[in-house]
Amino acid sequence: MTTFDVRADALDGRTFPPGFVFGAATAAYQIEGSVDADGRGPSIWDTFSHTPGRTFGGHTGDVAADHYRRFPEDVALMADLGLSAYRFSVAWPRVLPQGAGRVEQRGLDFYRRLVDELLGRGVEPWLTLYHWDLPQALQESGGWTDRDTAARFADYAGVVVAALGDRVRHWSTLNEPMCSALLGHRSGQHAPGQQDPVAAARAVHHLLLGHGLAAGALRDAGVESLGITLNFTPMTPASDSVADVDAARRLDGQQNRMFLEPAVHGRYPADVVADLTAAGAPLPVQDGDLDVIAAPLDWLGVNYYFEQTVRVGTRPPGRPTSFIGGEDVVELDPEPPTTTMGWGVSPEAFTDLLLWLRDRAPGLPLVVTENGSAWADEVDAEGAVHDPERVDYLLRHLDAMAEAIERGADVRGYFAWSLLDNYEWARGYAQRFGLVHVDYATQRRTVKDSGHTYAAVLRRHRETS
Ligand code: IFM
Repeated sequence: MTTFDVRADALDGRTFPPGFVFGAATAAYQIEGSVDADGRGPSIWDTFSHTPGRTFGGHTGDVAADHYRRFPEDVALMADLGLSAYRFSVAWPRVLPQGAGRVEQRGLDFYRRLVDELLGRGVEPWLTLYHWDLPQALQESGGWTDRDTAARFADYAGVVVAALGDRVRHWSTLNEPMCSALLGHRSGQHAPGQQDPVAAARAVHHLLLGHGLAAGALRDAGVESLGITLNFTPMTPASDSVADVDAARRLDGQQNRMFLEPAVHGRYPADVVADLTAAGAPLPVQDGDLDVIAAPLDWLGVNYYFEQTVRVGTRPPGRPTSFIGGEDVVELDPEPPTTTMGWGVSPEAFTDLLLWLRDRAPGLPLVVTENGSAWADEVDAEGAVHDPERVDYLLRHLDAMAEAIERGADVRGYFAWSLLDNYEWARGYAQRFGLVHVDYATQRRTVKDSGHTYAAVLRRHRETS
C-alpha cells in the first residue's frame, strides 16, 4: 500500500454511490493562454487584467498554464489520475470573437479536439459555457447590464451545442453568476471592474435570464444533462443581536438565495427584492422572465469553499462590499488554519450546505462542481510537492460530502478545484489550487501529494462500487 492509499484510508467506512462521478475542474481563461491564437477576440478579462492596478502583480491570463497548446498532456494526466470526468469552460470569444455574428471555426475546432482527446481517454467532458470571459465587444454595449446580452448568450449556446452536442453529454450554462454580477459590478474586484449597485442588480437578472434562454437553446438541441453552477457561502451571524442576524440574512440573500430560488423555483426571494429596492438598485424583471429563468434542470452545480461569519460595523478602508446595500456589513477573518486566499476550512458547513440544498431544491440532483483550497506549494529537491494541508482539506471535504449523502443529499458527483495550478483572477498566479503543480517558467506539471491521494480515493471507489 502506498502512502497515498494510506491517506485515502481516512475515508474508511465511507462509500460513494455506484456511478458517482469523480473529476476535476478548470476554466478557459485560467489555464488556456494563447489569447491571440486562431482568431480569438478579446474578453473583459483581457482588458481588466491588462489595466494597471487591477490584478496582483499585474498578472494576466496571456500564457496561464499554456493548456491551449498542451491539452493532450493535460488529458493524459487526467487519465493517469483516474478521473472519470473533466469540467472545463468554453471561451465565448474564441467561438464568437465579437460576441455575436461571425463564428470562428478554429475556436470550435480546439474544443472539438479537446473533447475527442477526453473521450479517447475515457474521461467524460462536462462543458460550462460561461466562466466569466465575456467578449469585450459585448461589454462595449453594456455587457451584462444590457438585456440584449442574455439573448446573445443563448445564440452562443446554440452555436456551441450545434458543434459539440454530438459528443458532449453534460452541459452547464453559467459558472457562479454571483461573481460575474457582484464582484464584477459591485465591488469591482473582477472584470469589468465596476462599482455600481444599479449595474450589479441589472447584471444579476440578465445573467439569470441568459441562463434560462441558453437552457432553452440547449434543450432544443436535445441536451439531456443540463445544469447551472452556483457558488454558495453559508453566512453566520457573529452574534445573536438583531442587527448581526439581519446582516447574515442580507448577505445570504444575495450570495445564495438570489440565484438559487429563481433558477429552481422561478421567484426571487421577497426579502432580497425588498433589500435591493431599498438600496435603489431594483432587479429589472419583465413579464415572463422568471418562467424563462426557471427552465427545468437535471442537476444543480454546487461550488463550495468556506463559510463566512458576518456582523454589522465599519468596513476596513479599501475593502468595498460585494453586496448591494452591504456597506454596513463586515466579513470577519476566519479562525486559523486559513488558506493562502485567507479562507477558513469548514467541512461541517459543507455537509450542512448540501443538506440545506436537499431541502431547498427537493428532487434536484446535486453535483459538486468545485471544491478545493490554495496553499503555498513548492517542488522539493526530489521533485515532489508535499501539500499536507490540501490533502487534509480534500479528505475532510470528501468525508463531509459522504456524510451529507448518507443523510439524504442526492449528490451525484464531485469535481476538485482545480486540476492544475492556474490564473486565480485578480489574485494572479500567487494562489495555487491545483492537484497538479505548474511551474510557470517551464510549464512543467508535477502531481502533488493531494493529486496522488485523490487518485487513491478514486481507485478505491472503483474497486468497491
Ligand atoms: O478559481 C476560482 C474559479 O474560477 C471559480 N470558483 C472559485 C475558484 C477559486 O477562487
